Amino acid sequence: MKRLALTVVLTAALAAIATTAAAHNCPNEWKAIDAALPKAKLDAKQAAEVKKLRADGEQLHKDGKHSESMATLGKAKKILKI
Ligand SMILES: [Cu+2]
Repeated sequence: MKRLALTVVLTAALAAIATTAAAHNCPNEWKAIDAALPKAKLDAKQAAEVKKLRADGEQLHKDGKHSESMATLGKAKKILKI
């Protein structure tokens, strides 16, 4: 049973990678956000906003809405000043 679960997880991960590779550079945007967030001096409200925008951006990317994703991630980057 454990092995099956692992296979499912790996398959999903590989599918995600394949999709990502075929798409835009949205993932690079949220990677930059993830890298900058722990170091950024944000208040709780700003940090929550950045996390929300980052999550929304990832979801938009997964939905194939790459322009919206880039715009949303761009807003998060603006708050982070990156
Ligand atoms: Cu994308």
